[in-house]
Amino acid sequence: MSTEQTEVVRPTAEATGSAATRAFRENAPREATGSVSAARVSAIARDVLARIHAAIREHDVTYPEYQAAKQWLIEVGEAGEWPIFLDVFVESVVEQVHNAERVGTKGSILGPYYLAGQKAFAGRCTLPMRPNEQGTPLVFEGQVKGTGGEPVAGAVLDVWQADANGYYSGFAPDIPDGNLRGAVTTGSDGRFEISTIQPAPYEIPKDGPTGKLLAVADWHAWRPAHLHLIVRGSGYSNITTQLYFAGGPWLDNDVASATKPELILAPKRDEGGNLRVTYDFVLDPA
Ligand code: MBD
Ligand code: FE
Repeated sequence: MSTEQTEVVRPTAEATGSAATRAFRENAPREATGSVSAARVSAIARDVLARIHAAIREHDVTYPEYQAAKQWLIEVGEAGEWPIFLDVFVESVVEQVHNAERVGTKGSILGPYYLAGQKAFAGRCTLPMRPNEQGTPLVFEGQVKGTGGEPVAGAVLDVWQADANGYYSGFAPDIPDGNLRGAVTTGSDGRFEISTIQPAPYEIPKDGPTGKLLAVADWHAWRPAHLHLIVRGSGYSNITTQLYFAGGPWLDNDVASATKPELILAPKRDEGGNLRVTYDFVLDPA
């Protein structure tokens, strides 16, 4: 038997960051920002600045530290790492505020690696993967329902995930476009069954400015393994969320602070060693 061992190419921070910045500009779902008043911009900007000023006073920040911070901020932009930095260190709170009133499935952060317009599938499908895709096969099935328990026919699960090395297609070299991504439409009973592989935990690239900050602050750079989803149903409020895996590393100290106990799957192994899990989504009304 040929055990073809393909060399895994680690994506550079620069390549990942610039791809994430491009993806954000081109296809991140965004709410209209045109209606923000001057008063609100002023109030929030003043408050953010006041809290930076307070931190400077509290820590007696020096001129060299100020200049180092300025240099670092410039580098984050040049490396295209604002999407990853902000999604890791800021987005979880925006998500909590945004979804505070939601009664159905809990949300989680979108993150920097969503790409719209993926291959469409009906109800039961296998996500696009390479012929030699590594990782334990995982069947993820369930139903999309409304808060009244009614099945949502024709709901679309936009799914994306890292591979068994923790890399995302579109943001790493040598992974085909669309790999481990898909838009899965539920049947008339609201059901779906998605065959994929177990993703690996994700480590923020260490060779860029975000990684440099993590290293000098002695923080770890890991997110627990996760599936990303946006679930849309007509007449319902879209939910952007992530599903995690019980017992996996970094669940209790996600660098992006984006785990929630309700979003942890506990797949069972079948006789063949493959994983299977059921998870039902509950969509709030629009
Ligand atoms: C990820 O895979 C991710 O989901 C987030 C939020 C940030 C960085 C990498
Ligand atoms: Fe992710």
